[in-house]
Amino acid sequence: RRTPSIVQAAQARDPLLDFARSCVRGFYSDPRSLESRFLYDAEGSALFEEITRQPEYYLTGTEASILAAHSQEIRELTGPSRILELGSGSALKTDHMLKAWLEQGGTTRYYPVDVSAAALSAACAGIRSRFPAVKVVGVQCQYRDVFPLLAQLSPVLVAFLGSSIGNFSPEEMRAFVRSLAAALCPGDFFLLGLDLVKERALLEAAYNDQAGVTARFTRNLFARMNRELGATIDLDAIEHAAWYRPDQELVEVSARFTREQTFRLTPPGKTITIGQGELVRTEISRKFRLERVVPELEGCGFSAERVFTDERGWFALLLLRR
Ligand code: AVI
Repeated sequence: RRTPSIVQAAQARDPLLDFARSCVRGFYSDPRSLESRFLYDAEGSALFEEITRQPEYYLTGTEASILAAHSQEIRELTGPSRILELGSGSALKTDHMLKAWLEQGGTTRYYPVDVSAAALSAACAGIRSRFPAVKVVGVQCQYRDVFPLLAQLSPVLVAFLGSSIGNFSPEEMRAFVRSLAAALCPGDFFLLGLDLVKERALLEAAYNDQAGVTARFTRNLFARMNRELGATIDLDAIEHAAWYRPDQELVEVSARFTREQTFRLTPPGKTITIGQGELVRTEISRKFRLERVVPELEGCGFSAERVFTDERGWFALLLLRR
C-alpha cells in the first residue's frame, strides 16, 4: 500500500473558531497583539516565500550558505537519521541536507511539517521531483502536535530553520524546547537556525523591504479576517511598521491603523474598534547571542554538538543532541 503523501497529525476542533477567538483575544489584549501563526494561510505562506527572495532579507540566503558548507559534516555527525522539518515552507534550503543524506547512503526519509496545506503540498511535490529517491510524507499540523509522533521516528533529526524560533516569546521558546527534548529519544538531534544580533540598519531593512512584500504579508492577516471571519477592515487604512528594539533584542512588527476602523468578527460575533494611529502587533522576531542562547538550550535538555556560522557572523546553525 502507498503511504499517503500528506497526513494530518491533529486538527483544531474548529480551525475557524480557533482563528476568530485568537483574534478577539489579541485585539482586546494590552498592547493589542495577534498570534503570528495565523499569518501563514496559503496567501501568507506564498508572501513569506516572496520575502525570502527579497535582497534585504539576508536570513534565508545566509542560512542556505551555512547548510551548503556543512550538510556533509552534519550528516556524518547524525548518521542516517530521518529528517523532520518544522515549518518547512517550500523547503528549498533542505536540498543541501537531502543531497548529503543521499550521498552518504541509506534510505532517506523526509517529513516536512507545516500548518499550511498549500505550502506543504508544494514542498512535497518539489522534493519528490528533485529527489525521487527520498521518501516524503508531509504532516499538516501545528508544531506541538507532531511531538507525540517523534519517539516512533527515532533516530531522527528535527530541523527548525530560518530562525522561526525567534517568533516565539522567551517563555514560549523555553517551553517549546523543553517539550521537544522530552519528546525526542536520547541520541536524536535538533538542528536550529538562529538569526544573530547585528547592526540595527541591517535588521530594519530586512523587515521593511523596498518592494513592500513584508507590508503585504502584514496586511494579509487582516485580509484573512475579511475573507474568513466576515470582517470589513479597510486594508488601505493599515500601514506596516517594523523596527528593532535593542532593549529586548527583537524586531517588532505591527500594523498601524491610519484611520479608525470598526468591524465585526463572525464568528464569534464581536465588534472591535481600533482608533486612528493605534498599533496592533503581528509578530516579534528575536535576535540571538550565541553566548546566551547556547547555555539556555543546554538548560532545556540538549547538548550543543556543533555551532556553524557564516563568515559575517550574521546567522548560526546549531546542531544539538538530545
Ligand atoms: C518566519 N520567520 C522566521 C520570519 C522572521 O524573520 O521572523 C517571519 C517574517 N516576518 C516578516 N518578515 C519575515
